[in-house]
Amino acid sequence: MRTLRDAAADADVHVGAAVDVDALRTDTDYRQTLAREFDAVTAENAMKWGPLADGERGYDFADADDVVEFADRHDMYVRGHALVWHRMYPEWVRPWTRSAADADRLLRNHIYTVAGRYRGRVDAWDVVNEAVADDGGLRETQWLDALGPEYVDRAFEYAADVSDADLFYNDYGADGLSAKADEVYDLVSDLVARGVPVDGVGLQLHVFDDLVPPADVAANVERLTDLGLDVHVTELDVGIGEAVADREAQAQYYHDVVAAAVDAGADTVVTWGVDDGQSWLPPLGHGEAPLLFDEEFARKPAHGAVVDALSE
Ligand code: 9MR
Repeated sequence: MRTLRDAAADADVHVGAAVDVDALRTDTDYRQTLAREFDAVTAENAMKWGPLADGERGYDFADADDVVEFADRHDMYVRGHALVWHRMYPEWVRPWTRSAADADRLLRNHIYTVAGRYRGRVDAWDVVNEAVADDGGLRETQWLDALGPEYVDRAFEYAADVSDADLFYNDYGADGLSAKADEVYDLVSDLVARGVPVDGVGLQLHVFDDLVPPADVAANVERLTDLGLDVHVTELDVGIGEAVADREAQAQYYHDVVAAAVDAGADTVVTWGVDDGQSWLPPLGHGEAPLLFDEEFARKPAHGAVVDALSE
């Protein structure tokens, strides 16, 4: 059976997985599967501000470094995730009562420190993550409060100062054609029109309640690439339950959505984890067994389906 990695190389795309650092350190099967099957990684949590700073003012890059070093050793593309988000902050950042100047300094220092450290080693950064509210407009966040909508521009500008990575806006619920996808499209169109240094859009594609029609994903990818932006599928998983009934239906959906996204121009597809034993979805009741490998790291039907989608 071909690996995902072989199929991705032939299709000239990257296929990646979000990496859990504990599993990377302790589980040989996990490491072997990751290196054999994938040619890209995202740190699932290790590059977020909270885990990086862990309650302290200083940074501890040990976990993030391990992910980047593993990727170097196995010749993998690295997606950095995420510089600016409304979740996962170190305690000292709270309570959030900052002047604009102070917030701006904090934003700049963080981006300079983290994106600067990985210059040349992180290939793409999720610079701003989930800034659009589910009911439209920009989400009410600490950054919006302190700096206004301009914080988005600043984040991309600071990242461009210190990084040569491709700079992405990343969001969920904006994968196909929806009101939120339109909001994201409008946001990035406006950034492009004003010359803010955004290079791409990440479509997360967490699928566990409504199935996002693959044709809608293709249409969305096309309109984003028409803006001159790169598109990555950044956090793909498909929970068995409400969205798909069993492993065969799951495989079919993986096939159809990956084929649609890649045919429309997405050039990187990352699943949000390696194996079903390490996924954020089941503990939250959002469906079961959402990934391409089972808990024993055996290939599931969805694995073959993605290989096929990339081989066609
Ligand atoms: O999978 C991540 C989980 O382990 C963390 O506890 C959580 C913290 O908020 O973040 C999860 O990853 C999220 C990602 O960073 C952004 N998009 C949604 C992902 C799933 O919640």
